[in-house]
Amino acid sequence: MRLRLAIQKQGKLSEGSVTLLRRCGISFSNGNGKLRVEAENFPLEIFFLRDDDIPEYVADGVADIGIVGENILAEQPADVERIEKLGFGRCRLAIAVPKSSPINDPNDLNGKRIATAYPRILGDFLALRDIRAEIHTISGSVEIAPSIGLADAICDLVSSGNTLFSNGLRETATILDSEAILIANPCRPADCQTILNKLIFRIRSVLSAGRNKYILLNAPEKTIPEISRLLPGMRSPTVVQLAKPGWVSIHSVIAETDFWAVIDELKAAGAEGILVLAIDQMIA
Ligand code: PRT
Ligand code: ZN
Repeated sequence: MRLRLAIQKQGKLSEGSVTLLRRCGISFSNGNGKLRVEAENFPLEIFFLRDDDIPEYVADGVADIGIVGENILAEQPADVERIEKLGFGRCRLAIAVPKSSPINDPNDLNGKRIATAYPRILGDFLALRDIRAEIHTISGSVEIAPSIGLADAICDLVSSGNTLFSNGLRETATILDSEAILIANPCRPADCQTILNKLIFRIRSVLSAGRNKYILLNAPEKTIPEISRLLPGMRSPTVVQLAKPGWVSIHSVIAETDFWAVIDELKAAGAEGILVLAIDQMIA
């Protein structure tokens, strides 16, 4: 029995998907343009597909689980269960207009033409606000639609914003935030679920490691209570005696987002020689 996972063959989600699996300790070869491979050390079979096809393959049970952008799921709803957001492939679906356009707000889109590959999400967005615009569905190179006179605005995925900028466009509204997500067929047999649970456990350890840092510092012994308050860690920090009398080394784990907020307080409390290291896996 192998769990069948569908990932994008080539594109913006492929590298992130492969890297996540490898960081979960799963080895497989993904060369030679293969369509499917069996993992060497985990009961997983990987299918390499076009991203748009993944929700349907999972809903139909051709694959048990898949990795896909939330934008695809929102545009083509399928009977799949959303299991876990994966923290990569982040982008937003945004409305953009030529720099010199008088359109500044979604309400200015009344009576305008908007080119997009996401007619459903855009249609819902406009309907909710009672905005009547003409949607032109095109599948690629949406960003050139205004310059060739096809549309007054576009609705497209944006990550860095470079594509909009180099096409003389500016964003006026975000209509959806998206990232890669793990989805599953809702009726999974029990043995399938057992393997999926193992995979989810590994994925969560990797994601949680990515959000945290390992921190080590030296400090006078008398500062242990104050520094432990600032760095509570998973249970409490580890305190190791230094060779220099009266000094200790304190080790802990801290959320990356909290680190810069406590650094000044740590220094004020007497911490020095602070090292911050990446964590590979974090098992709570
Ligand atoms: O062949 P296949 O159908 O599998 O691939 P595709 O060409 O349809 O999809 P692909 O690889 O472009 O995107 C796959 C998924 O990656 C999307 O469904 C999103 O969930 C996610 N993603 C993340 C993005 C981007 N970031 C992104 N920037 N998808 C597309 N883009 C486009 C964007 O529309 C723009 O045209 O990349 C271009 C560059 O973006 P900037 O803002 O960084 O310049
Ligand atoms: Zn696609």
